[in-house]
Amino acid sequence: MYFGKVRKKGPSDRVPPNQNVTTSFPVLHYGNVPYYKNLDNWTLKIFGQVEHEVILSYKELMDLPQTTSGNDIHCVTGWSKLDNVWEGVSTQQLAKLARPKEAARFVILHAEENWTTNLPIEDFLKETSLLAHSHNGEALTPEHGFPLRAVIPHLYFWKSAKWLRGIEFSLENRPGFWEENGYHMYGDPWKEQRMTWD
Ligand SMILES: Nc1nc2c(c(=O)[nH]1)N[C@H]1C(S)=C(S)[C@@H](COP(=O)(O)O)O[C@H]1N2
Ligand SMILES: [Mo]
Repeated sequence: MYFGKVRKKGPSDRVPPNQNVTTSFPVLHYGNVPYYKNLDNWTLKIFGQVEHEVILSYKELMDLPQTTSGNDIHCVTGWSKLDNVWEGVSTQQLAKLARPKEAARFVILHAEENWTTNLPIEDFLKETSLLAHSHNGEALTPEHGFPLRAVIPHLYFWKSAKWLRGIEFSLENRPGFWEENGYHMYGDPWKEQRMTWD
């Protein structure tokens, strides 16, 4: 006897349960899209439980070794987009600069307008996680996170903060914006961890 949830089968093993593939690129967020006149005052701060706090200018970020990564993304509202190609800097590369302390267990991503999201340090540092400045060969548009967004493809896409400005290594897990509003603390699309109680 099966007592679990009844789940529709996805169109392929690349699509998590109850997701629909779209070829468009929906825009989804809470709050306002920042439009930067220039990036002179833009910085990315890596702080918290780190050996070296780091504040990178946009140029310093772009001068770091670059990486290209292909993946599928899955939004909690039910759309999935396959075969994205992102270019940017790997999260492991950034960790080399700041050197998270051994006690660090979680990462809080800080975006413009104080929007945040949280995830375990292992997930942030996974080899497939990166901070991207371009998608499918083009610079990110303002709506999709220009100049820099996180891409954490193995979790629901709300963990992939757009307009990223800070990376905080933390001893404890703290719910971010959507997590405080009922979304799951972890968000594994394959387990359908959509809401807190899933
Ligand atoms: N700063 C910020 N990042 C965010 C969000 C947000 O509200 N603010 N929404 C998340 C959600 S729910 C999704 S599905 C993706 C959407 O990214 P896209 O608009 O590029 O498709 O961004 C994520 N990153
Ligand atoms: Mo989402």
